[in-house]
Amino acid sequence: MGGTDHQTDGEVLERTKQETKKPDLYKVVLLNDDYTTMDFVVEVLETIFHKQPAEAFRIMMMVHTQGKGLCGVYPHEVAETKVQAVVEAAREHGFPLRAAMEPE
Ligand code: TYC
Repeated sequence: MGGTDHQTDGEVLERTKQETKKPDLYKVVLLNDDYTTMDFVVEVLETIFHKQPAEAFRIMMMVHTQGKGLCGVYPHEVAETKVQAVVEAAREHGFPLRAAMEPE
């Protein structure tokens, strides 16, 4: 793991790769459907994705008109948790709202 040290007489001359790995980032997107209410999608964006009301409304309308919309970019485990939180909140309210993660 990490970089390859090129050595001469025990001396480190250079490192050819990054010392630390960047976190693997994923986009979390919301997907459109015909049954989830606009108000509920805005609420999801405010509570799960911590968006301000105007930004939440903008993203909701993006999903509604374009089919999907970006909610945030997170490390893999956080992205999975967000998707799960969306599905659970939707199920509790009887909505078919779905979210997906896409590699950055
Ligand atoms: N299309 C839904 C409606 O007209 C609203 C909606 C927006 C649903 C965004 C899902 O991710 C979504 N009630």
